Amino acid sequence: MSNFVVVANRLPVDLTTHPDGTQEWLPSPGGLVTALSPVLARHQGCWVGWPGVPDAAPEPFEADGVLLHPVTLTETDFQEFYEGFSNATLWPLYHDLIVPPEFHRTWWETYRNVNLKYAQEVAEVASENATVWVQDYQLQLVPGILRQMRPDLKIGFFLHIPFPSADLFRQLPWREELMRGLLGADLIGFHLEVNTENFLSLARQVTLTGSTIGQPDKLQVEGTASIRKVTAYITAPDGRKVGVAAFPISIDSAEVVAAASEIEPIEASGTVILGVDRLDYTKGILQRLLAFEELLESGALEPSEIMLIQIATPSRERIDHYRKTRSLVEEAVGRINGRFGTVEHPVVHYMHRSLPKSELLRYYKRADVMLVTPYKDGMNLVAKEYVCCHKDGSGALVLSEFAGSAIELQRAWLCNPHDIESVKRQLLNALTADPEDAKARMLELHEQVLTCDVNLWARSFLECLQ
Ligand code: ADQ
Repeated sequence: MSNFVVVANRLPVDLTTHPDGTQEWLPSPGGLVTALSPVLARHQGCWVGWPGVPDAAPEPFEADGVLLHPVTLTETDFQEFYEGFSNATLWPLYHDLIVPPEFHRTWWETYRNVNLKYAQEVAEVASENATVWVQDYQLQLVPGILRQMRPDLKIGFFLHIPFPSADLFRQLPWREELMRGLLGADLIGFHLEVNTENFLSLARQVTLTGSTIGQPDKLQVEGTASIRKVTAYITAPDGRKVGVAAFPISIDSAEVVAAASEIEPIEASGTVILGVDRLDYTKGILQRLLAFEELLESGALEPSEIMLIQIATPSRERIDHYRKTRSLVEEAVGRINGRFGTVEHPVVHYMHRSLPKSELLRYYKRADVMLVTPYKDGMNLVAKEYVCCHKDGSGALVLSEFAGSAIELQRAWLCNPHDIESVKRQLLNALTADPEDAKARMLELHEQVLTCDVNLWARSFLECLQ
């Protein structure tokens, strides 16, 4: 039994097949594990999640000192809960309809059943009065289910993606159930104040029918959105007060700075522009390629002196819009190289794969300009990782105003990815900036990310929850 339970869609492990055919679960370290490891270690903590392979049912096991409790998902669960409701309904809806969300009743049923599975597993491993921290949009019903099963628990919920405006959320046929699920928590955290405001404004509008207090009832909302402290509360249907606040996530900055100081940048001649993303339609990869192409076409950039490196992690590859995005990106890469590349110097270097973190840092370190142009992004950790690799003030960050990180990284070259001229202008500004001004900007960004790291994020959330 554990006093502190983290529950997330995925366990922080990957099933790795060795050359001799044997298989092993290996830790896949991410920011969240790094941030939570000390808390997990201090409180006999454990992590509940799906190991990433359908129908796999390994016994609980330890990875990097963290006890992992697997939840088994069937192939149908994977298709309808993960690819379907989570990533083809909620993901596009919460990212302001960059593509149209699909509403299917069967997906919803599976989402509900799978959330129940996660909640059951947590209920079994959490000790009396334990603290449970539920992560992200795949598990929005878990707080509500868990509250009914285990009223003794302290339950926190954090959403890693944006929370949309009430008007968009209200499109969901299952909006009431989701709202009720979230209100099972004691504390609901978002990245930004604007997400919190959206949620509070929704709470003022929805009516929960058949609630435990009998009447169809309006929720009571007090206070306003704030960062890292709770000044807003919603009274849940059972009379509990649920705190709502913003906790901007970050990275393990000191560790990234230390790792970056020990590696050599990749070797490349000329000016290097870099993009690093999951291959997702929200990330604006195509738009940045088109901006680059137009600058080459107009002669503003000289093809023999510049290169754009795009590293794109394969993601959600069976979902239609992801396939379309990939083929549009790859078509653009081919076209731009066809038009402007030479045998010695392709202008776009495109990698469709995941790289080890240490390798990624070598690219960050070398890049003269980092191009981060999502149409919408909860936070965007790539921008923060890049900034950490430039403690000497070198480099420049071009960042979409629609990335959550733009709120903290105001000294980046902010652009509107929906306006290609704005991307082009800020890319040129970043490339031609006065060196003193560029350095001052980067040093300020670096300081910001170093001060507000992932430990501050985890600590402030958990302190508020207590
Ligand atoms: P993501 O949408 O995945 O996260 P992001 O925050 O940028 O976006 O995190 C991506 C992570 O993957 C980074 O740590 C990056 O280094 C890594 N990565 C990307 N491409 C890679 C590659 N080719 N090889 C290796 N590593 C790669 C969601 C939300 C974000 C929010 C985070 C955390 O969509 O808005 O910031 O969760 O809350």
